[in-house]
This record gives sequence, C-alpha cells and structure tokens, in this order.
Amino acid sequence: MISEAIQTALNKQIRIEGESSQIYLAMASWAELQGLEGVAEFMYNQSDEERMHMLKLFKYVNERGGHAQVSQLNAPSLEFGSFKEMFETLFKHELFVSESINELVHLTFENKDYATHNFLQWYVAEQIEEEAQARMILDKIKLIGDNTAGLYLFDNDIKQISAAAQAAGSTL
Ligand code: OFO
Repeated sequence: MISEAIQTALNKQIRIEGESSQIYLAMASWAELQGLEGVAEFMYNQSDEERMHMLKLFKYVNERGGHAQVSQLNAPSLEFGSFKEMFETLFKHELFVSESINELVHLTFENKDYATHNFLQWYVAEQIEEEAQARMILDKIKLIGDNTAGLYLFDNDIKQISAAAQAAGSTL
C-alpha cells in the first residue's frame, strides 16, 4: 500500500508524463508542417513513449492500492521559431522531468517506501539516456548551423536515431 504523500507525488508525475506526450505531439505536428519528415517521426515516437511512461506509473499506483488519476493537462506550445529552438525546448523539458523524478525518488527515501524507490530506478535510468541523446542532437544542430543541405541530412539522421531508439526499447 502506498502512502497518501507518495500517491499524490506519483499522480503529479503521471500528469507530467501526460503533458510530455502532448508537448512532443505538438512538436511532431509542427515538424510535419515544416516538411521535416524525420523529425516529425521522431517526435511522434517520443510522444508514444511518454504515454507509455505515464501508463507504467498509472498501473503501478493502482497495483499498490492507490488511485491513479487522470488530470487536466496544460496545453503545449504549438509554434517554434526554428527546429533548433524546438530541440532546445525539448532538452529543457527533459531536464525538468529529471528534476521531478529526482524529487520523487528523494520522497520515497523520506517515506521509507523502498518498493516505489526501486520501481522509480527505471525512470532514473531513462532520464539519463534521454538527456544524453537530447544533448547529442543539439550538438549535431550546432554543427549544421544555417546549412540547408545539412538540415536535409539531419532530418534523415534523426529518423535513424529514432528507429534505433525504438529497436532498443528506449526513448528519445
Ligand atoms: Fe518520460 O521521459 Fe522524457 O520526459
């Protein structure tokens, strides 16, 4: 059985993962309209992954005798100045999610909830991967600069990064 405090914190994380899914869906749509097919595919996959992160938490809360809640989600930004700006937003968002997971892990220690602490290790590892990959993508973008041919190659490249992440069962 999870405590009230842990349940509240897990439900907050469920909302954050749901919002992450919506944020990446909005990015997918924007990228698709810009003709960035690879980037759009990457963001669609990322959106699906975030929904999976949300569901994993959702099921855990109910399994432990809590009540998983569906909350109202904040609307994501729909427009981005450039694809570089979009990936910077993504990176900042992942840092925010990592921070939120860290706080959650800390709370499980304070509440001596070692089962939830153990469950959350998957999210800790996932955030390390996601941050590393977002950083790698931003490095690539810096290399491209304003080069249009570079953007075309980047779009193809990111399609492969996305396919590899899907195959490895990881995200971003
Ligand atoms: Fe849920 O992993 Fe990113 O945000």
